[in-house]
Parts: sequence; structure tokens; C-alpha cells
Amino acid sequence: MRRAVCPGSFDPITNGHLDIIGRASRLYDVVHVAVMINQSKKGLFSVEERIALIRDVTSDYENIVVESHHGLLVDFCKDRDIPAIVKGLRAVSDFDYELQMAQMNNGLSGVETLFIPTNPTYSFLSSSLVKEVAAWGGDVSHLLPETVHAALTGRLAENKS
Ligand code: COD
Repeated sequence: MRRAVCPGSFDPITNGHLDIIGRASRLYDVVHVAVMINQSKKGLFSVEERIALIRDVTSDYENIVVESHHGLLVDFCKDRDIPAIVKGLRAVSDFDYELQMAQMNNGLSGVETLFIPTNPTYSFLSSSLVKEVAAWGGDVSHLLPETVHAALTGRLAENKS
């Protein structure tokens, strides 16, 4: 079985993430989507909420498993016998840090990182930008799956009241 992981914060999942996950699912038998827990960064959504949203928007795929992990990504890979990390590359600005992480992860455990070029429609898209624009009332509905957009709108309204 060829396995890969798509890791991230996914706070929340965007169409850019979903595009990469969908493309990875055509290349591997099983794709693990790992919501990496960073306790020093308070998210807009809890880890459980992020997992529920990802499960909802990937429900049409039969080979995607959604999980969370607290710790090193290489340990997540080791525990599940995953030899490949799949990342999306948006722009040159992503490259430096992604290269550092890929080389560190390879040096730590031999795991390989494969980069998929972003769909140009989503090359500017990040969860943080979407949250910022939505918080100021901008329309981000075309950048998120429908359920995620509804969850984001709801959460921002809750936080305002
Ligand atoms: N188009 C294409 N791909 C995209 C887009 C887009 N518009 N947006 C995001 N992506 C892809 C990128 O590959 C990105 O890396 C990934 O989705 C996740 O994005 P985010 O923003 O949700 O998550 P990040 O960048 O905060 O994730 C960083 C990790 C959590 C993966 C990283 O910090 C990590 O591996 N942490 C675990 C601890 C660890 O092992 N640290 C040592 C690393 S060497």
C-alpha cells in the first residue's frame, strides 16, 4: 500500500488545501490528512472542529484518513509506516521554509517530501488571509467549501457577540 501524509494546521481547510489533498489521493492508495497540534498557537477552530470539517469536505474520497498529531511529523509517519509527505507549493516565498523542513524531516527519518504546484486559482490563498478578510466582512465564499464557509461565518459572528 502506498501511503502519504498531507500535514497542516487547517484552521480552517481551504479550497487550496482541498485541491492538494484531492490530487494526492489520486497518486497514493491512502492519504492521511494530519492536523498538527501547535499548542502555542490558538486557532479559530479547535482541532476537533478542524477534523470534523476536513472529514465533511473529503467524504467523497474513499482513501483519505483524517487524524491529529501532537509532536513531530516524522513520528506520525514512523508510527504509520508513511514514506512520503505531500505539500503544496504556492510561490517562491513558500520554498525556502518548505525546503528546510523537507531536508530536516529527511535527515531525521529518511521520509521524502513531494511538492505539488498549487492550482493557480489558489496560489494566493491561505487560511490566515481568509480569516482576516472574512473578519472585515469580505466575501471569501469562493475560496472555501460551503460547509467551511458557513462554519467560519458562524464562528466570527459568535466571537463578535
Ligand atoms: N495551495 C496549495 N497548497 C496549499 C495552499 C494553497 N493555497 N495553502 C496551503 N497549502 C499546503 C501547503 O503545503 C502547506 O504546507 C499545507 O497546505 C498546510 O498549510 P497550513 O497553513 O494549514 O499549515 P502550516 O503551514 O501551518 O503547517 C506547517 C506544519 C504543521 C505542516 C509544520 O509546522 C509541521 O510539520 N509541524 C509539526 C512539527 C514538526 O515536525 N516540526 C518540525 C518540522 S521540520
